[in-house]
Amino acid sequence: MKIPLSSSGGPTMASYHSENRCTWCDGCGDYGIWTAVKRALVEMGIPPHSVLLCYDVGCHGNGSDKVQGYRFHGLHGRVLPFAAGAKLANMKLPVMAFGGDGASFSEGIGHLVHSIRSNYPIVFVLHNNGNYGLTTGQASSLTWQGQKMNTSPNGMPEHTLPSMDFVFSLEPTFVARGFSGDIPQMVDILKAALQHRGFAFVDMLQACPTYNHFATHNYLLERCYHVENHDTKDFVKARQLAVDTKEKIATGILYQNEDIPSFYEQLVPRQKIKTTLVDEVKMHDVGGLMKEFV
Ligand SMILES: Cc1ncc(C[n+]2csc(CCOP(=O)(O)OP(=O)(O)O)c2C)c(N)n1
Repeated sequence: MKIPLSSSGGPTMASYHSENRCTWCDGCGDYGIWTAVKRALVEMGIPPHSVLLCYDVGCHGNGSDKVQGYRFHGLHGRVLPFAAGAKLANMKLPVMAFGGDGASFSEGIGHLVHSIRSNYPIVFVLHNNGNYGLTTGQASSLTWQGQKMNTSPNGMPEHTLPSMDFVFSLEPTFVARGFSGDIPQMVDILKAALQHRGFAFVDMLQACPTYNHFATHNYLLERCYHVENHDTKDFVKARQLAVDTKEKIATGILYQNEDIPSFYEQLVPRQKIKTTLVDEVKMHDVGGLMKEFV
C-alpha cells in the first residue's frame, strides 16, 4: 500500500487515513483523541511506518484499525506490558499506548503501577470516559459513586478511585490532562509526551454520550481550563491541581521531571551500546531441527 506524503516527503493527515469506517457513537470523545493523535504525529514529522500504536480492548481500542501505522490490539488491561516490551526492544521507535479507564484502573491496574514506577519510555493515553463503554455502560472504578449504570441500577455503591492522587503516589515523571473537545491542546500535550524521557501519563477526559450521563461533553467544556503560569517541576502544586476537580478542572502539562532516567537508561548492560535489541537479533537456521518433526 502506498502511503500519501506531502511534496516535501513528510507525513500529512492523509498518510494516517484508513478506509475503515469509524463505528463510535455520534459525539464520542474517541473522535477528538484519534484526530489529535494523528495531528501530533504529523506535526512532529513522524510517518506511520515510524511509530508503534498499541491499543487496549474497548471502544477506544477499536481505533486500532481506523489509522495507519504499526498497530497492536491487545487483551483487556494488558496494553502496557506489550508497549513497554516493544519499546525496550527497539528504542528508535516512538511507542504510544492507549487504554480505557476500565482497562487501566481495574483489569490492568498492576501494569499501570509498574509502568509508572519503572519509567518506561512510552506515552500512555488514558481514554477516560468514566465507564466500560464497549460492554455497554457498566461502572468502572472511575465512575462517580452513586451513579446509576447498567449493572448498578441503584447507583454505584463503591467510592470512586482517586485516579490522579493514585498516579501521583507512584512518583510519575510526566502527568498531563486533556479534554476530548479541545484538539489543539491535546496535540500540544501529545507532542510534549512523545518527547518526554520516560513514562508520559496523559489523562484524556472524554465524553461518552451513550453511557456517561454525569461528566458529559458540556460538563467538561464548562469546567476544563488551561493551566497557566504553572511551574511543571512543582510536584506538590501539580498534584493539588490534578486532584482538585470539584469546581474547575485544570488541563495541560501538570508535571514533568526530566532528571529521572528511563528504565532503559538504567540498564547497565545496555549502556554505551548504540544498536537496539532488534538490531542484535541473529538469524538461526532451524531447518535441521524441524526435520525431526516431519
Ligand atoms: C480480562 C477481561 N475482562 C473483561 C473483558 C470484557 N471487556 C471487553 S471491553 C470491556 C470494557 C472496556 O472498557 P474500558 O477499558 O473503559 O474502555 P472503553 O470501552 O470505555 O473505551 C470489557 C469489560 C475482557 N475482554 N477481558
